[in-house]
Amino acid sequence: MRTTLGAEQVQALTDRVEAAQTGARAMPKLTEDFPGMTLGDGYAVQIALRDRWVAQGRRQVGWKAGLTSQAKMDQMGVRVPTVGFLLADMARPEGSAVRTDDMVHPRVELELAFVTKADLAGPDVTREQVLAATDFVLPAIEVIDSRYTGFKFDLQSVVADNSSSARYVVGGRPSRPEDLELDTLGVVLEKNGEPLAIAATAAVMGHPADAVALVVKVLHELGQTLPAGSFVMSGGITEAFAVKPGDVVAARFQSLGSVGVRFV
Ligand code: OOG
Ligand code: MG
Repeated sequence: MRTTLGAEQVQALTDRVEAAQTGARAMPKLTEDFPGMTLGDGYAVQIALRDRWVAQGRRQVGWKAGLTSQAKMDQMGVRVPTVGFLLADMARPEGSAVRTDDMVHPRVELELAFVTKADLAGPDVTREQVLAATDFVLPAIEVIDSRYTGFKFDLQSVVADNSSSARYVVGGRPSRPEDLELDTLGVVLEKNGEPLAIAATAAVMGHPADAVALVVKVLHELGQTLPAGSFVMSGGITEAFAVKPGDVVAARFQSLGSVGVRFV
């Protein structure tokens, strides 16, 4: 990927993103100060943040795809799917109370999560190769939190902000991909007992395994691979919904069960 920022600028922007994430403070888009920033520069900042945190002892469990459904692209006005890294300490237990005071303006998404059992690498991994490398799938709720003012961003800025990653919750029943049609599962997202959105998993790129293939392709462009044992979230199936203290959210997946969480 083409980059334009020097190492010092990448470190300075990584400091800025880290401060906004750890302090739960909104910041202006990075492109306001660096209008020539490229997608490659955004990933350089994201990977620098990942490397910094892993060096501090935080553990990476996998990756996520973002902006992989029409609903999400329409909502955010960004039409290029992105990836972000996931750390073990971003996970929250199913049914637990998730704090909101350490986030800027959290939103929930419902997603199909994959756990892999074989390495995946290269620019053109297929849906079939992803499915063969999948150990099991799980229902997940992702809590995203853009660190940009008004939850408004462009492609370069959101990538530098780790694709808005904040928290995630998995639940339901782990299922083998060969036992299911992963693209025709109905899903319902409920908040406080009311259905907010109803959709099917094909909303994610036609088949959520294609989003995992996309993650592998982007990782290839960044000189990285997806090792066996990775946890991968395939992207919000519907638009994302804002949550506040007191809200209870459930994601119900046909055949896979439900996952729920509440916010305090
Ligand atoms: C970017 C992250 C998108 C998804 O599942 O589409 C994402 C954002 O919308 O803030 O996680
Ligand atoms: Mg997501």
